[in-house]
Amino acid sequence: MDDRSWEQFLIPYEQAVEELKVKFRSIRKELKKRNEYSPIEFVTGRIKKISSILEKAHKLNVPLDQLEEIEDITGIRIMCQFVQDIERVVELVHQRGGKDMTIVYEKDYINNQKPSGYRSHHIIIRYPVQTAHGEKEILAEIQIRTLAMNFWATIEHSLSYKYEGNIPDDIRERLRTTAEAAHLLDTEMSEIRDEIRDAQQMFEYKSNMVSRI
Ligand code: 0O2
Repeated sequence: MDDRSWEQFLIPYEQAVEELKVKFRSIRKELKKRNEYSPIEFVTGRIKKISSILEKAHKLNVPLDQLEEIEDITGIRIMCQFVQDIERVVELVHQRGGKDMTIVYEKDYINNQKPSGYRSHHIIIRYPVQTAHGEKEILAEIQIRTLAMNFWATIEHSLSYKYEGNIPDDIRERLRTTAEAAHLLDTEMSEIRDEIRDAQQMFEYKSNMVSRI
């Protein structure tokens, strides 16, 4: 495919990223306005790089005319403060199922941690995009994780990129140790979750009062 064909192929995927970011960010905005706790801390999204799409197609034996079978060309990441928030976000996505998106399947890398140490909850969805040429349904991946899981995954992803997937054994071992540390951090934070939420609510109340003066 030449640059122009790629550009056209990616149009619905780019549109889906933008729409999904708006939709999940809106949930946070609305809950904040209602003075309710938001299980969503922040949302990011990306289109998979063309080189990564081609690598994945090669790995999964997907022919170039069937690239839409790749599930994570559109990827949305939802970050949460606490592990318990992940369940709430998963529920929110389930509630949307059959409305503006359809759930295809899920991967629970939280209860089934990957050998690398990776933890996250993934939901693969079908998402209809209204294009200039009518509706196009695409696949997208929603990754839901805590801030600690995200910190670990971001660092591990950079190292994996640097070493082209072959991270040296000693660094790999250290990454497994840090994955355990991130897991412990999540567990400890969950234990004092109510304290933290009270403190955050007090802080928000004070900030709102100051901004009204
Ligand atoms: P990018 O740059 O975001 O496109 P497999 O790799 O075969 O085990 P599969 O079937 O490709 O897994 O899908 P999976 O497990 O849902 O992984 C898709 C995405 O999840 C990855 O995309 C990463 O974003 C994230 N992910 C999965 N495993 C790991 C891991 O061990 N470490 C980190 N840091 N992220 C992971 P890409 O294509 O790797 O990256």
